[in-house]
Amino acid sequence: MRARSFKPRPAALPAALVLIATALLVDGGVASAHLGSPDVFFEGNAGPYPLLVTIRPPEVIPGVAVVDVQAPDDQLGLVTLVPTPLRGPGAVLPPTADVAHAEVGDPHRFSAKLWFMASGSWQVRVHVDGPRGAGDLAVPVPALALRTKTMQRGLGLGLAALLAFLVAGMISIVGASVRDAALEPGQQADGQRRRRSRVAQTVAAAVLTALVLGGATWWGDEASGYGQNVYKPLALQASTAVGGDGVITLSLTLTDPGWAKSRRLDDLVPDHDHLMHLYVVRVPAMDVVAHLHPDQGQPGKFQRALPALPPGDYQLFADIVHQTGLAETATTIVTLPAAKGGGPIGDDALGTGRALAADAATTRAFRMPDGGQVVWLGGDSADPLRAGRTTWFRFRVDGADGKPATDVTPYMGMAGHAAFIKDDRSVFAHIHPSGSVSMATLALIESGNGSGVSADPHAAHKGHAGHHAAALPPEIAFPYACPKPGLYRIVVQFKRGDVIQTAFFSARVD
Ligand SMILES: [Cu+2]
Repeated sequence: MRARSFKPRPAALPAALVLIATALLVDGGVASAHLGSPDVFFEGNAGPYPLLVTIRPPEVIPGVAVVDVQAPDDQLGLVTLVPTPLRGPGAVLPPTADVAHAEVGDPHRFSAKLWFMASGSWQVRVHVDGPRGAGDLAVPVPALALRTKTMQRGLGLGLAALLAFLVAGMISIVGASVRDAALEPGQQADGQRRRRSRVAQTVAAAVLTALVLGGATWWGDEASGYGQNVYKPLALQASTAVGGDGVITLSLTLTDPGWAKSRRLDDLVPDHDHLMHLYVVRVPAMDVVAHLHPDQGQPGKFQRALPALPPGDYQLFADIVHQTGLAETATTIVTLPAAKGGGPIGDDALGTGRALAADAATTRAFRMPDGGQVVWLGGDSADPLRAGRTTWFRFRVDGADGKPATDVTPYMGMAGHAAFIKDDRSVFAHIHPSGSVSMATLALIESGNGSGVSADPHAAHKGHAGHHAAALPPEIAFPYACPKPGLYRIVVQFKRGDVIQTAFFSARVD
């Protein structure tokens, strides 16, 4: 995706109007978060209760986040929610929690709106009470200003007309009072009074103009100050070099286009043992996908020898996590020349599927090269995918014998990794069975909140499970909501025995 700029609109409208309109601000334009998928999905246990939490962070800060808590198995009595910073003193002394309200007609769903007053790494603490006692869960959320709200054109024009009317009215009142105030009833103003009236009107016009312009300048400063806070993703530059062995080395450089001073490039922390998770996606077909783990040389500089990829254009999506808990995705396009390429190494994976455009509708099964199959369960035509609705995307891995696989093992500590990519590449999300939160961020929350509230211990242990390769169930499920309608590629990666496999699906979202 191309980074959109979120420049504040020039102060085209006089300040007075803008002030009035602030109270009436309405959504204008399409919001584009960095990589278009700002919502947080999190599956975890609050005490005995498995919960699925969806958080839609505000696009402007301060702003309101919508939090949705689903408890599929339980009738909960009480759900309370409180946002706190991820770490630091604010995490130890949370404010009073808000009570989430049960959704009408669905006793398993609760929702609430929470204010996020400042940008940064936050968490939402969920406390639940039910028939089996109480439980707590903490969900990390990045609160980032993603854009400056703009005014609707019609509203702006209406307010401009109102301002013109008020200014003209003020000038004519001043003129009339100077001309006529001291006259007896029925008496006509003489030439001198008329002249004085004109002078007074000129002065009034000058004063009002100065007021309006001064206000506009002040507002412009405020807006550009806010504009500095609007999130700007890291920029990514990619270059390739073919070595003597015919293998392409991909070099990546992350640069900071200027945003929060606290963002650094030398503070990256490993997530699933890797500083960077890089998806290399052939475009526009999205039929070849590699999931690689480049090594960092200097801060912000990464390299990887590429596996055998057909020549062409590739979109790169690079996931990194900062020490502050902020997870980011940087993206760019690179053109790969024809080259030999080594095989995938370590946790790297490479897969090939059908072109996305060839699947106009949702696909239900993917045949693996080894004769096995991955089947997408549920989500049938009776239950179509809807933009913005959190759904479990469930997949079953079958062996070549047609039976559910018995040898699924953790791949980088997870039962599976899924990438959701919209056909126009305006959306990219890397999702795990525990949701969209990076394991590195979860580890930070556990070490940093000092409150004894643990982030889901079960999810945290998934992070270590990779070290003992116990067989996992053949079903892998990912909680996600496609943020907007359209055609999506879903790339599902998992491990059977020692072999990493990649399955391709298409999803039509209404
Ligand atoms: Cu992953």
